[in-house]
Amino acid sequence: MAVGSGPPGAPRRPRVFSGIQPSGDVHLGNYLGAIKRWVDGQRDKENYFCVVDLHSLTVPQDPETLRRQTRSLAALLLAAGLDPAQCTLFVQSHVTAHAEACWLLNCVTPLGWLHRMTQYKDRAARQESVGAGLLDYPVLMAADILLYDTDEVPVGEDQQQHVELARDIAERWNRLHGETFVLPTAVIPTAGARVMGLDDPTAKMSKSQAHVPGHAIRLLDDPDVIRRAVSRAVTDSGNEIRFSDDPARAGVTNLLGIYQAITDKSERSVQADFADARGYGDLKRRVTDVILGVLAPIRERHAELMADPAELDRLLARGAERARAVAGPKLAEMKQRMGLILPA
Ligand code: ATP
Ligand code: LTN
Repeated sequence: MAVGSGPPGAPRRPRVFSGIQPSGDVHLGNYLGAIKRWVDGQRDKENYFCVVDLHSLTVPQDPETLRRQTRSLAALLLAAGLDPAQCTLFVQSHVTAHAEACWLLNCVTPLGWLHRMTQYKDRAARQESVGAGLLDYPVLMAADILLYDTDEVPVGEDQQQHVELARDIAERWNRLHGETFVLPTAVIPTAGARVMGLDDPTAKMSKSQAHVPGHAIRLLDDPDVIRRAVSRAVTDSGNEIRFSDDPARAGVTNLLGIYQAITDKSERSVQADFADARGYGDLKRRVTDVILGVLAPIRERHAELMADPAELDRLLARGAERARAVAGPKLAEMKQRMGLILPA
């Protein structure tokens, strides 16, 4: 049976779409907030997962590095457990419908909606010169999502506003040009939605800061580097090991949140696990153990996949072909509704 199509006559399975940028090093926040959810939820749904290389171009990239990281990220997603028999994994720029649909959606998106995006405001404030691509970023993301009649978009909390914008754009288009798009919903995990930096538990763990020693745990980091980063994680001067809303105790809460997201336990049972722990040193050792337990096999499998780049490229080519089969007809419908003539 082809991926995506259920048995004849069966009700349509929920469609899932999500993306991740190949810029920067993938970290534990990306894994717990997004990738692990994609892997855990891939059965029983129709899944599209995309390495969004076009989104990465919104900030300057070194071409060679971007090419290397695009393949490495695809391998990492497979190593983390995405199964090509259950999902379509592809590179965004291989399916040209995304960039074309973005243009058509641009023409129905009010500029004010884009200026309101908090990620844009944060980034624009930090940069001297701001490219049009940075402002347009969420419209390309809306194109990604809407081309696949997506029902669910599993992302970390930071992307919720962008998914809501995609929904607003879809509603506006449907009103202007007739029912074309399914309205998507963001699916945010309860644990791991916002993993914070180990060096500053009040700021989210971020790819763009992943190179800063002690900030992030990168999925491909050496076990020793990970041990050191966790052992130096910022905590507080107390010794109580429990979840707390107190910003002064954010470091301990973050470590517990990481433990909880990896083990899939409730807050109460996480706290019970630490009832016999002696101080933060013990907490950090046990959190390190669960992190290494989940990352070691991923690292190993990633190395195997990277050893055969031709096979990886073949797999991505198959993914792009399957994605085109869905995105192509949707783009044609968009063009037709807007009054473009299709080539004979
Ligand atoms: P940057 O922080 O530099 O913008 P990023 O780390 O957010 O990059 P993306 O490729 O933009 O990386 O995100 C991929 C996925 O990981 C998204 O679904 C995003 O919501 C999720 N994610 C990113 N950071 C975190 C985090 N700290 N905690 C939980 N989820 C996260
Ligand atoms: N903007 C997202 C990546 C992304 C995405 C998407 C996520 C691009 N297109 C479509 C979900 C659905 C990010 O930076 N995390």
